[in-house]
Amino acid sequence: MSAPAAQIGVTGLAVMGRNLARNLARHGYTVAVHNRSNSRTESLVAEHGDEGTFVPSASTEDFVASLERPRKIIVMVKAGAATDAVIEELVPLLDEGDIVIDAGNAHFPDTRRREAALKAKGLHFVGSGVSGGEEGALNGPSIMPGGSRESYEVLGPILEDISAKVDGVPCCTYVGPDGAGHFVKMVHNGIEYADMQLIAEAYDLLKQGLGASAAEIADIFRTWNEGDLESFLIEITAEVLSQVDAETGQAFVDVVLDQAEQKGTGRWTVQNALDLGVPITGIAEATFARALSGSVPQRTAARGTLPAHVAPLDVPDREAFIEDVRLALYASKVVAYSQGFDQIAAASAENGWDIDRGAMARIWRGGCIIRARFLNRITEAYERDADLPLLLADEYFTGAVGNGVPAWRRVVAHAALAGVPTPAFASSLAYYDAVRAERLPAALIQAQRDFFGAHTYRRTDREGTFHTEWSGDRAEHEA
Ligand code: NBP
Repeated sequence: MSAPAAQIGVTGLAVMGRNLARNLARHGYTVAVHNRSNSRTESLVAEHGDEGTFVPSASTEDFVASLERPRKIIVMVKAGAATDAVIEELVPLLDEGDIVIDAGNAHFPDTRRREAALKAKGLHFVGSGVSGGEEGALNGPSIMPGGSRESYEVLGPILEDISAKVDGVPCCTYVGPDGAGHFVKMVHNGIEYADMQLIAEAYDLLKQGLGASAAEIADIFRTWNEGDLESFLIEITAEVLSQVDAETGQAFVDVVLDQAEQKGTGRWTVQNALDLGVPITGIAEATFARALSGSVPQRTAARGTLPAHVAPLDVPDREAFIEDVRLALYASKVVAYSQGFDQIAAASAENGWDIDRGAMARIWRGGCIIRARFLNRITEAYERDADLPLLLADEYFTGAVGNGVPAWRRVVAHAALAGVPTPAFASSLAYYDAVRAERLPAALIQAQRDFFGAHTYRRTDREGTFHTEWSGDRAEHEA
């Protein structure tokens, strides 16, 4: 075999790995390529060999041998058992200081486990979030690498090179140790769920309130995409709503079954938020809304059976209603992002990751599904105060959301009266009111807990922890 020639390797050449390998090759890197079934490797080289320099190998041994040291190997296989199988195969062939990058959608506890196991063998393991789907992988994704800082020094320049750029700034930065990269990717996906649900609720309100066609609503979204809401998701919403089904001539959206599926990252985000005790109501409502849409027996039992007592949406001023929905969407979206960033802060503190939230907003500006103009505002907010306890409390967002509060209330109230389900709009407003409340009814809950479980309480007027003898003389004493 000739001297190792490849600067970086990719194993796992399904749609994502193939496109990532092509992206690397197009940027001038010599890329070692390998796949369990050699046919994928052969077809990559046959179809795209002219895009750069590929070094194909049929066996893992040859693949590893074709890489210069320290070896940098991107694993892009199906998340879960396949990732472990590939790592197991690679590890005996590697040398101290080599870097294995899992760029699949791993669950972050798996990444932490793998990182610890490889570290014990003197290897670097980088769990890296990659967002943007197949198009992003080819033309520039948002990349969220974790692992050791040392590995980032070698790997970072390559990943930054192939990532999306916004204003010349790469959508890739070091996230933090062990599972931090995959954690941030998970929250990114959770926010994506919330954003999509909010857009869907806005669409439903416009449809029911205005009696507007999908094509008319597409125009509204197109207009919205020229303002604060400008984002990939708003842009594709207009595209989807404009699409006409070739077979029936109906709006495409009207022939799609109303059951949203999920691959699990939203669920992981919510599960983790429950563990951390962080309220991410926007993401949770979005995840449950998908689950409800797929709850066929329940929906069948309820449809046409449950009394509704609704009043039709009253829309005396079409333009004013559209503006109200836009403001409600923006405000609810800020709440969902604010909550997601709270979750990142909480996990970062718990795991000692030291994640720079402003930098995360920066690398999400391009390449990924939630790319949006307003992420610049989030970066600016964390630049003003890196320890900002609540994104909503930043001066920009206080103003931007505050202006829309009357509209937000009107939209949620009208939707409730008309029986249009807006779980994410409504729960975001409830969160906004709860988090800004002078006093919450949690006082009553704590008192109830003391009543039935002697769980104690603190008082508003003095320090200490107290218990009342509820079943006795109801005297209070210090616990
Ligand atoms: P898939 O998730 O469909 O996985 C297919 C690849 O895994 C093939 O290369 C296959 O090899 C390989 N593989 C399997 Br399955 N079991 C294996 C094993 N035991 N040993 C070795 N290789 C094995 O591919 P994908 O859609 O390209 O996604 C790759 C990763 O990127 C996943 O983790 C995914 O979650 C993540 N991701 C995907 C997207 C997206 O838009 N698709 C976006 C972001 C992240 P074979 O050819 O021999 O069967």
